[in-house]
Amino acid sequence: MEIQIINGPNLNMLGKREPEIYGSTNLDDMVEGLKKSFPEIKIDHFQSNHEGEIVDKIQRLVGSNTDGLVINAASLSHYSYAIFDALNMLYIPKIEVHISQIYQREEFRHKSVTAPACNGVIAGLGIYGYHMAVQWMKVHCQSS
Ligand code: CA2
Repeated sequence: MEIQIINGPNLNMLGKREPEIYGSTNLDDMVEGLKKSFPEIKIDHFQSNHEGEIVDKIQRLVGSNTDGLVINAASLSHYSYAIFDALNMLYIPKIEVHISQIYQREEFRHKSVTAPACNGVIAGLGIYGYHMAVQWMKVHCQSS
């Protein structure tokens, strides 16, 4: 089983700034933790600060061997119709993750335009949200 993780703008700063919001684990350690928790799953990670690169990455997943996508498009979640359109072209299970509790934060974060293109959304559980998303993929992809 192959799962793609995509992280959007500024998430390369995880663990380096604003630990009170995003925690103190950096992105590499978060991905390593996921791989350790799910040794049976091939986990690929892609992070970009650029909308078009994320669209390109999602397009490359179409027709690939990837079984599921876990995406945190970061701030792009709130306004990127380009990512929404790309996600809609990809017919595999997709989960949107937000590390922070976006509904307790500024109003512009309360709306995700990309979420409707995903099977589900996990928000506010810190980096554990990625683990929950992969766990769901594991159960969902095996039973479908
Ligand atoms: O809670 C999330 O995961 C977000 O997707 C993170 C985005 C934010 O714009 C969304 O509203 C919610 C921001 C990512 C910035 O990541 C940082 C991580 C550490 C330090 C500074 C920024």
